[in-house]
Amino acid sequence: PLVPTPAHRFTFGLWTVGWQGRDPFGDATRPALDPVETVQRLAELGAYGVTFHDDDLIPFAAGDTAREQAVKRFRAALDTAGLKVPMATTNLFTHPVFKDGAFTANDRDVRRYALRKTIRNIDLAVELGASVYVAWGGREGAESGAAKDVRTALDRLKEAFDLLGEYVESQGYDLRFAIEPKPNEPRGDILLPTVGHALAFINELDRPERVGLNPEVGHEQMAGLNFPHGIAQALWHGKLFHIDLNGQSGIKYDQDLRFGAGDLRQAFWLVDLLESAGYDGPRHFDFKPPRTEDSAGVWASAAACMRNYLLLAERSRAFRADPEVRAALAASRLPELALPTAEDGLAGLLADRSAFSEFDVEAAAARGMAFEHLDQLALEHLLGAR
Ligand code: GLT
Ligand code: MN
Ligand code: MN
Ligand code: MN
Repeated sequence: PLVPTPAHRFTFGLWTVGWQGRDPFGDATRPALDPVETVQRLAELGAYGVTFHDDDLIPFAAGDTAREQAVKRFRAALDTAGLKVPMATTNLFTHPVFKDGAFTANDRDVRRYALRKTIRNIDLAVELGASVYVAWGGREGAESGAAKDVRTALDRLKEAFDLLGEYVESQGYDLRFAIEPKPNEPRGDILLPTVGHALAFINELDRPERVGLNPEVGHEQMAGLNFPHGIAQALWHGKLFHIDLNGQSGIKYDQDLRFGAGDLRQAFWLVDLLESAGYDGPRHFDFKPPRTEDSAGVWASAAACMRNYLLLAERSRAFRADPEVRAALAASRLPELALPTAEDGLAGLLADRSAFSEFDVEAAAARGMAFEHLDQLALEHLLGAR
């Protein structure tokens, strides 16, 4: 059960293992990786699929012939390896033209170009079988106050998603969008900084049913938020269309560590949630093998993402199956949370003297919740002590 197979639906972005280690302070430490080699290696490791930005596959300035050539080679590699492409996305952040953003750039012609670049890659995504299209607005934001009129920028962002939704429908594509929130980096502040902001934004769109979320572990944690709680709410709204799994140690720059590194306890509760909630989308890793690693280290770290997920899933199953845990959950009154508060309705609630005038507030206040024992059991399962 600890050996990854396509049935586990593990996927990786071309840009993850392909990251050359360029950061704001240092040059690349690794050579470029051919997407064809990535496909082969990922298949050998047991992955289900691979995802891409347009520019990961086809160099930004490529002409039509080079473009067709790149797509042909990639498709052949996918067919040989049996790998799927469940998701694709657009690079709207690397080229200097996007320095002030894409869909919300103050320059109107940049916004129009960004939409056309996205539409071109949507066609390719669908051709390759993708059913989810991710939108990470990394440069949709600002460093200073007057530079961006946020309410107007949100009008433009809505306009972009409405146009993209109209395009997808006009083509009859079976494609949904997944917005990826991030609080900052590379911009000082980014629009739709958290899961909550994005959920509220989606409700204002012309086709809210076509748009959901692609939350990333590290991005919520950069804002000090509880990632499993954010995912639980996204699931509750029916909006978890995709997920970016990685690791992060608290509030600092975007680390993109391999899954399981960083906040291990949140990783445990996340896997416990995904596995029990019936999330059936890809388990997509968006990580960066640290620039200390050579090519062997890159593939070791990719394999570790999947192994850590499977180890955590095994720990979660053991936790849920433990009779002592079940008793502890009951002692903490989790089954009671599942009962409606007033199945007798408002009239019943108002007529119930035991709910208020005869309620023993002091006795209720004195009851312990027994959460510490429950959490210690979880920790012991996580540590392999049970
Ligand atoms: C970029 C970003 C990721 C996004 C990718 C999708 S690209 O690496 O840091 O979090 O998921 O555009
Ligand atoms: Mn990240
Ligand atoms: Mn990243
Ligand atoms: Mn991501």
